[in-house]
Amino acid sequence: MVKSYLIFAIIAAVLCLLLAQSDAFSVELFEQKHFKGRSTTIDVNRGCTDIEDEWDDLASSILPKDCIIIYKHPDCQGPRVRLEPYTFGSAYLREINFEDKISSISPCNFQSTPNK
Ligand SMILES: [Ca+2]
Repeated sequence: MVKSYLIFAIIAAVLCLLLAQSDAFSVELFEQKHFKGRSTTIDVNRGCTDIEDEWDDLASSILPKDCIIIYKHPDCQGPRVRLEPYTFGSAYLREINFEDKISSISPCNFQSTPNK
C-alpha cells in the first residue's frame, strides 16, 4: 500500500515536470523575410522579453512556437500584433507593418502594463 502510494507520487512529480517544460517556448527571429539570413532564438517564457540591442528593429520574419505578441517598443509597449504559429505576416513582417520594428515580445497570455 505504501509502495503504490510512492509510485503514484513519483508519477505525479514527473508529470508536473513535463507540464512545466511544455510551458517553455521560444521564438526564432530572422534578419530577412521567409526565414532567411542570420537568425537568433529568444526565450519568451519569462513574460515580456526585450530584444537584445543586436536584434532590435531587425527581424523581417519570425517563427513562434506558440502564440506571441510582438511590440514596436521595449518593455512590451507601443503598437502590437498577436501572432499564432504560421499566421499571416510571420514569414514577411512587412505585410503587417512590422518589418525591422520588433523591440519586445511576450507570450499571448501576458498582460502588459500601460505606459508609465
Ligand atoms: Ca530585416
